[in-house]
Amino acid sequence: MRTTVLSVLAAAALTGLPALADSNVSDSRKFAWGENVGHMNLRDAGDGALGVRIFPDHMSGWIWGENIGWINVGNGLGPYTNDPGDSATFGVNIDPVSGNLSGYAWAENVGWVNFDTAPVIGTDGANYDEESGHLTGFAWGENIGWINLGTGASYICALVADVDGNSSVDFADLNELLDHWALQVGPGSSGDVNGDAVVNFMDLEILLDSWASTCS
Ligand SMILES: [Ca+2]
Ligand SMILES: [Ca+2]
Repeated sequence: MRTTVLSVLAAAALTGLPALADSNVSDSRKFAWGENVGHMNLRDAGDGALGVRIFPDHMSGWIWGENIGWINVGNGLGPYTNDPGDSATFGVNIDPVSGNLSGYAWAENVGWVNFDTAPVIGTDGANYDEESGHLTGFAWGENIGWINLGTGASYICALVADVDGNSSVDFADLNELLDHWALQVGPGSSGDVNGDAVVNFMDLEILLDSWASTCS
């Protein structure tokens, strides 16, 4: 039921936007929690076709907040500059070394959500560990307060090389990548693991590095 409603809303609200890649957020670990606004679903916007996709250094797609509607984490053309003078450049970035998140998401009903929290709250800051796929820590909504991505045994999970979004990196992902070898594709689609809109050795290397990994 939840998915059906999301699909209808996605079609109605997002018609005309460029196609994004399928979400790679795990179906069993996809919820963030806002103390003031309840659950937020990172995977299921548009049956997953508009959900969040995580790349080595940025994110794309839409979160659905059950009480606050759409939250856009970036258009896929990251990493994002988040230029204070240009509100069109927003988006959530990932430091490939530390895993710390930065940048802003835009929520249509509640304004900006800041992911650059590690400098303020240290190890509780928003962080993505590419090896495990775990997304944890807290983001800050200017009008809604803390958003918990996960703490301890609770976390959101997404594997960057999980091309088809089934929570494991295996032959299906490799086949999709090889089928589009050397082609230009939509950012994050068709085996573009690093989100630069072309399928090549950089994507293959990331995929092989995480071969047989699973979200658990
Ligand atoms: Ca997969
Ligand atoms: Ca690529």
